Amino acid sequence: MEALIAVDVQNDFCSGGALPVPEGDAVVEPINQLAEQLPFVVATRDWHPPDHASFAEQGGPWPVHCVRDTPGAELHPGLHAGQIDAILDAGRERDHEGYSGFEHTGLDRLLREHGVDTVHVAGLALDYCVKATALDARRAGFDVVLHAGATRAIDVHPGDAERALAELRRVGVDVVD
Ligand code: VGL
Ligand code: ZN
Repeated sequence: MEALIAVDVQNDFCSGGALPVPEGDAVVEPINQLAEQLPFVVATRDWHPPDHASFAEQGGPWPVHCVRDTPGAELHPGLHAGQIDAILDAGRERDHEGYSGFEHTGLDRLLREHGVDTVHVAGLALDYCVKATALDARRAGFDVVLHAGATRAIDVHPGDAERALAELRRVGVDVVD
């Protein structure tokens, strides 16, 4: 049984958002196509309290983004909502970064309940939440396929995207276009 995890395809990570990932919107159509082909689709959302520790005003590295229940935290309107079977929210606790979709979300349990053994991962951002989610999926024992063409990176430090892909390959993730 295979599943797609569409990571954090949210307004704030796309053009016009609070923490736009370069070309972030470009993941929407490839993800819709993957969702059409896969029997179980989970979308994760970055879902922070207004005083999340990752925000610059709290001493963290990021501008305020994906504050729970705000338009910036909504899934990109271009995603085909009818194809999404479950939405899980991460980063909900003030003092936890919560990059991984597996962290305090019940994702592992949800996948097992559905008999999933292979997870396909795509979304935003490759060098943060997509990487952390794919690594945790491997740690949890899933076979993992990373769809690089359906991701985009923030690339704060040039080369972060390439380093993320190398790290994923090293732990046995199947990186495909
Ligand atoms: C993410 C930075 C901060 C992500 C979330 O979804 O990759 N990146 N919060
Ligand atoms: Zn965040």
